[in-house]
Amino acid sequence: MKTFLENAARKAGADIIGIVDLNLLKSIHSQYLKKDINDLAFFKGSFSERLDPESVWREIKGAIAFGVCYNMHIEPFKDMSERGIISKCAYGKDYHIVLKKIAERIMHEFSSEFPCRYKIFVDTGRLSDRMMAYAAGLGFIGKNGFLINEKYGSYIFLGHILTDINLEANIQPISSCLCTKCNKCIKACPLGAYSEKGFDYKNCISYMTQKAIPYNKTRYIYGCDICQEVCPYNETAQKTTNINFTTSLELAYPELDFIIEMGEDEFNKKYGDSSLAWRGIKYLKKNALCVKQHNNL
Ligand code: B12
Repeated sequence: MKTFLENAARKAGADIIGIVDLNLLKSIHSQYLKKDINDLAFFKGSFSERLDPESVWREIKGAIAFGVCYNMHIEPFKDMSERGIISKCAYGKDYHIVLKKIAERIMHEFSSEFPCRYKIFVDTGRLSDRMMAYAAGLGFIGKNGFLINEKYGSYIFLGHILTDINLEANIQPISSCLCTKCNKCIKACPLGAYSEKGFDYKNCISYMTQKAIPYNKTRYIYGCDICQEVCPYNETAQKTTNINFTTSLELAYPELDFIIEMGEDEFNKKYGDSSLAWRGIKYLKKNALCVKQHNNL
């Protein structure tokens, strides 16, 4: 079953896949999920519901976690003074759609061999994608909270699939955090989102750009990759082979004035397929204005 799944995943374009150990998931969930999750406007459902796979689907008997690498480096312009930065998570096509299609292909093949019903989640599920991936043995949770895979690093989008048939997990989760004492992610965050108390999303630049909250110090106009850029695990990590996650130099580092003056049609043409499109043109413009103001441009 496991080998069949791995082969189906390879053909469909998933870089990592594993069967979730649901008992392990239950035990780690309550230990690591913070109660303040309910503050996040992004989420439906109560804290207790987020701990319980059965509250998502009563008939769940098994679960699969998978990931697709989106690691792609585009060397910035020599002169970045008039430009903003778009995070890698918004390069190319919207990862929600790309990963969902990959999962559908996997499950089409899998369910023809092992008949089952299934539900696919990419970001949208109330269960934590990171913890599902961890409980499937796909990596460890770094000090920056990311699921880090030894081959692909942290630039890996995650998703999970619930099934109504039993799946034998038989995995060996990486029990400890494999981070060294480098603490580069913690030190690099300009607003100090990481502290002794853990991660505070309210000080996370990615969160701020997604809410268009005025922030400073960086040039990010959508998302933020600072805590991943400095991670040693990403230095040697494999790059993406998925053409959906590539973009141009101009779209990765757009001129701030171009964004501020851009019309709806232009936005749809340039960023309409990207994962930043859900926030719309207004957010991008507000963030570009904010970067200009803070940099006295
Ligand atoms: C809400 C959300 C956000 C919020 C809050 C982020 C946060 N850290 O909580 C905001 C808008 C800030 C955000 C930003 C980003 N996000 Co986001 N986000 C989510 C979402 C939808 C829910 C996350 C959630 O529940 N967070 C609450 C905390 C409580 O849970 P958690 O993140 O799963 O992390 C837990 C584990 O790390 C665990 N833990 C800690 N130590 C240990 C140790 C062990 C042993 C174990 C088992 C667990 C454990 O405890 C954490 C809870 O405290 C998920 C998709 C999903 N449905 O899961 C994507 C997700 C986490 N985001 C993702 C990405 C890519 C990003 C950005 C990089 C995008 C960008 N470039 O700007 C940034 C990174 C910000 C950051 N430093 O985390 C990816 C992460 C992939 C990965 N390899 O880890 C996910 C999984 C989306 C996906 N489907 O791929 N995001």
